[in-house]
This record gives sequence, C-alpha cells and structure tokens, in this order.
Amino acid sequence: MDSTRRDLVKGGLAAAGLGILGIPEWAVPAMAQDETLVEFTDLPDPLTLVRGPESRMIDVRMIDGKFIDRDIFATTQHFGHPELDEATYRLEVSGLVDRPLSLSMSDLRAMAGEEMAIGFECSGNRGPINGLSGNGLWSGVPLRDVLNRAGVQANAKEFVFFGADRGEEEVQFRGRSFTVEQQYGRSTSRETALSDGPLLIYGMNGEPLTRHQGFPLRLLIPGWYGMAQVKWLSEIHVQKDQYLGKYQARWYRTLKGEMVNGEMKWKETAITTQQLKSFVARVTSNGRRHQVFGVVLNDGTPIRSVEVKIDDGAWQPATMDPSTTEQYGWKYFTYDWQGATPGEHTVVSRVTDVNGVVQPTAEELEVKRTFLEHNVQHPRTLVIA
Ligand SMILES: Nc1nc2c(c(=O)[nH]1)N[C@H]1C(S)=C(S)[C@@H](COP(=O)(O)O)O[C@H]1N2
Ligand SMILES: [Mo]
Repeated sequence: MDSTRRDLVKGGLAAAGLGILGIPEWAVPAMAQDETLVEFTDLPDPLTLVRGPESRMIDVRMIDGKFIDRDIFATTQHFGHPELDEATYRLEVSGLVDRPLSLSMSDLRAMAGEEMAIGFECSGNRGPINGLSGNGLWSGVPLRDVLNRAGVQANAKEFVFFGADRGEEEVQFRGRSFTVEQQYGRSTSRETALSDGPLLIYGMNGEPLTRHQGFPLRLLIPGWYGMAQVKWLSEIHVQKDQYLGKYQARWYRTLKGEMVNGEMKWKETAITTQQLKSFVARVTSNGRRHQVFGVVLNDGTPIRSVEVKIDDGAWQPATMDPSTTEQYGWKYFTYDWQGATPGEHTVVSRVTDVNGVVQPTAEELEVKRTFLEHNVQHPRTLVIA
C-alpha cells in the first residue's frame, strides 16, 4: 500500500488534473462518439436509480472516467443527511487517550494531508446494476496522526466512530424492546485504527465533500465495505470493551454455511473488507464491433486476471485498463467481443486475485443465506440488433 499512497501524495493535495499524477488521460474509458449502448434486458422498467434525496445509485453504463463525480456519487445512510456548519464543527476524541481533543476543520487541515484513490460499495450492493458503489480520489488526514496526537493509552482496544446523524432505534433484549435515540456508530480494532490506511476525509476529486458524502468530515478505511465509512464523523471514542451498537453488532452480518470436517457449520460473521467482485457495466457497439466494459473492486489484494464469458462459450481473457492500478481504487476492464450475432446473449465476468481466489458462482454462493456481501458472478442479458 505504501508505494500506491506515496505515488499519489507526490502529486500533492493541489494536484487537480489526472495528468499530474502520472495517469495518461487518454486511458480513461469514456464511450467514444461513434459507440452506442447495447440495451440490457435484465433491467427493471422503469429503472429507479434515485430514491428521493436520501439515496441514489450511479448508472454504471455511463461511467466516463476514473473517479465518480461527487454530485452523482452513490449515497445511502440510515438517518438522513445532517447539515453541519464547518465553522462550528468539532471532531471530539475522547475515552482512553492522554489528551482528549476537540478539533476544528482548520486544525485538521493544518495537519499533513494525504490523497488516496479508494473505491467502495455498500455491502448490500448487487446486480444487475451494482450502482451502490463508487470510486473517488479522496483527501484527508491519516487517522493514526490524529490518534497519536491524542495519545492512545495502552489498554485501548476498541475505537468507536460516531456520526452526527441520529435516530430512534429499537433495542431488543430477551423479549422486551426499548426505544432509544442513537447515533450511527461503527467500531474498529486497535490494529485497524492505528494502521497505515484509514483517513479522515475532507475532500474528494479536488473538491470539498458534499453533504451526501459526509461533509465536513468522514472516515474512510481502504478496502472495507461502505458501512465502515462513517460520514459526518463527530466523535471518536476510545474504549476497552467491544462496541455493540446496532450497526456494528447486528445489522451488518453474514450467515453462511461452511463444511468443517464433513459437517455443515453455520457461521455468522461481521462484514469487514470487500469480497472480490467484478461486474459488467456496459456493452457498446460500433457497427459490427462490440465491447464489454466492467469494474473490479475488492479489499486491495492485487488482481491476477479478469475473464469474460459469452453465452456458453469458454472464459476469455479481458484487458485491464492500465490507468486503474491504484491498490484500493476501482479497476476497469474491457473485452472485445468478436463476431457477436444478432439476438439474445448473456455476458458475465469473473475476477481472480494473485492468491488464486476466484469470484464465486451463484452455485458456490448458495450457502450464503443473508443478502449482504453479494459478490456473485452476475450474468447480464442483452440483445444484439
Ligand atoms: N454517519 C453515517 N455514516 C454512514 C452511514 C450512516 O447511516 N450514517 N451509512 C453507511 C453505509 S451503510 C454506506 S454504504 C456508506 C455510503 O456512503 P456514501 O453515501 O458516501 O456512498 O456510508 C456509511 N456511513
Ligand atoms: Mo451500506
């Protein structure tokens, strides 16, 4: 990760264009003028990408650059979008620290900043559109620097991140339920909190965050699913005990079967880092030539290959876009579909990482009973005219 981050940092926070980061702009995949979209037949009609001001997906068919513009970036959350005033905003750091902090945005901006390409998806994101996901060039302060400034004590184990958003939550306990007001809260281990990765973010793609993205400050843990990326971050509380808030302990879990010594064990696990995924975002035609374009995202493990399969054909190697190589960013791939015949077809992609982990088939994922972490190979259906 170090080299990726340093390369980006070299450009400096002022780096506006991609060129200055050493990324040739020609490599950014936008649809060419003479290309037209081939229509998918698996999309709901009408296709609802925006569900009120609170939730929107991106239309992945329209991806036209490395980073998704902040004004169309996917957004979702549990309690709406609080409107915070940058002038009075403070980040509180409390609990098992030597020096509790109350930092203004100018205090944070005065600290050494970094820039990193990070793509993430909501853990509920899935096909056919897979649009609850995005990729940005984020700027902010390393979390570790803020924690070191506060002085984390030796017995600190759990780092809780609270958003400024709050709402009434029902807490159930042995047949009784209690309604209390809670903040959105997520926690990480000491190891993750003090690692060389998490950033307290105040900008994306060279601009300030929008309210949808957590203005004025959000946490980003590279490689993790969306629920960890706490927006409108108002408080970091350092403690010894496990944090068991709803969105930490109950809401983001997977129930999955696993064969252990010939016996099926049903395991509940917390949602953490992103499962290896690729998806077909669009197919375009230019006369008789057809091209498949898609996206790869995961936890930052390097990718070995992406393949595309048409109908019942063999897996064919796709080409990775050489401009999308940042460790935690989205990666793009294309595949030139030769000899596409008029009529209905299915197109599916699969990605393999350097450890030999392959994106699972629907059959392999049947043992996953809950719907989060859905990284299945998702066949798209379309009609060639
Ligand atoms: N404060 C706060 N942060 C939050 C949430 C929330 O409800 N409140 N939702 C999380 C979830 S589930 C996701 S998927 C991401 C979405 O981030 P985005 O809106 O920037 O795409 O925010 C995360 N951070
Ligand atoms: Mo999410």
